[in-house]
Amino acid sequence: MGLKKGIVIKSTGSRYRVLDEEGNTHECVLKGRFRVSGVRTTNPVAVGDHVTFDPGEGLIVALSPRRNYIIRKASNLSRESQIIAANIDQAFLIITVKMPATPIEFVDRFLATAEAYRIPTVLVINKTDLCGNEEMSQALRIKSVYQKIGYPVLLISVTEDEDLGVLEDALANKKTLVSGNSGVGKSTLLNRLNPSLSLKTGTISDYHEQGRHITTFPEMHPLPGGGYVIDTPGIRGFGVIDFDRREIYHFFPEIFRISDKCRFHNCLHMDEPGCAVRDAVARNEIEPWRYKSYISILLEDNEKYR
Ligand SMILES: Nc1nc2c(ncn2[C@@H]2O[C@H](COP(=O)(O)OP(=O)(O)OP(=O)(O)O)[C@@H](O)[C@H]2O)c(=O)[nH]1
Ligand SMILES: [Mg+2]
Ligand SMILES: [Zn+2]
Repeated sequence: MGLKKGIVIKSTGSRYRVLDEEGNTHECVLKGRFRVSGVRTTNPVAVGDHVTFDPGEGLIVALSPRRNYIIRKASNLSRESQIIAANIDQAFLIITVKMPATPIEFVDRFLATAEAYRIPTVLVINKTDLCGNEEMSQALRIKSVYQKIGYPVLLISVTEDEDLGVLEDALANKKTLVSGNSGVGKSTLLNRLNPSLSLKTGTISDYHEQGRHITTFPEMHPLPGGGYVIDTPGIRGFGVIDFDRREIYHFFPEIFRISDKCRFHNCLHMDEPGCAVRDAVARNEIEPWRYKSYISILLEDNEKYR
């Protein structure tokens, strides 16, 4: 049997589903000991990877070079990491202010990671139908803070909005990673965009405020209008990994923009004199919670990796 080319649409770490160029799927495993240079990962091959495989044996024999990938730590203490997806055009980070409330530091960690991997991200605030006045003003505040930095922000209700056209336009013909905490409505959204999917979704009572993971492995699905979406398990601890601590502020665009006004070119914006970043925070030109998230990543990195 000849070898074929395909794209990985599901990865459980040991088994892989590969879509060939004719649109057929194949269940595969990796051939022998598969080594990918660089990071130590629990899954050497990930959703979105282009591979060469032997359809008769169900074996992946080669992996094409990646354009990009996004990764998380396998667990808080682990040095091993998991590749969530590869070769993606953009990410949609789905967040909610209620049921469950997404911690804002999680948003900043995700955005910083996406910046580091040069993956453009759209922030999608879902479940606006559940928002009372207070929650709505919180949602609008989040929208204005992140829009000002330069991120597109959409406010939606997957279950109540009649028209999700803006969202569909943003997804068309792209490979989009759909990310966010458990219970924010990722699978519900994808089912709505492509009703033939019937992905398993949770019920509100499954989640309470904490979230129980309904989707357990990343999986890529075609969209009716062209393009793909990658449904991912709700990410809890999104560890920012492999960053040089001197570079972390590069991944906070508004901090980076102003940093050339700091007195010292190697300013970390902690307690150095003449720091333009801290001045901007004091004047509320930089949102204090963003600065706090930056410092939190900086200190964590300091402890764990140096
Ligand atoms: N009220 C309301 N409920 C929603 C909305 N979107 C999703 N839900 C509900 O939220 C719950 C969780 O949705 P899921 O789609 O399973 O969430 P998920 O993000 O895929 O969760 P994991 O797979 O665990 O990561 C379900 O009960 C949905 O019906 C919305 O816009 N409004
Ligand atoms: Mg899900
Ligand atoms: Zn500074």
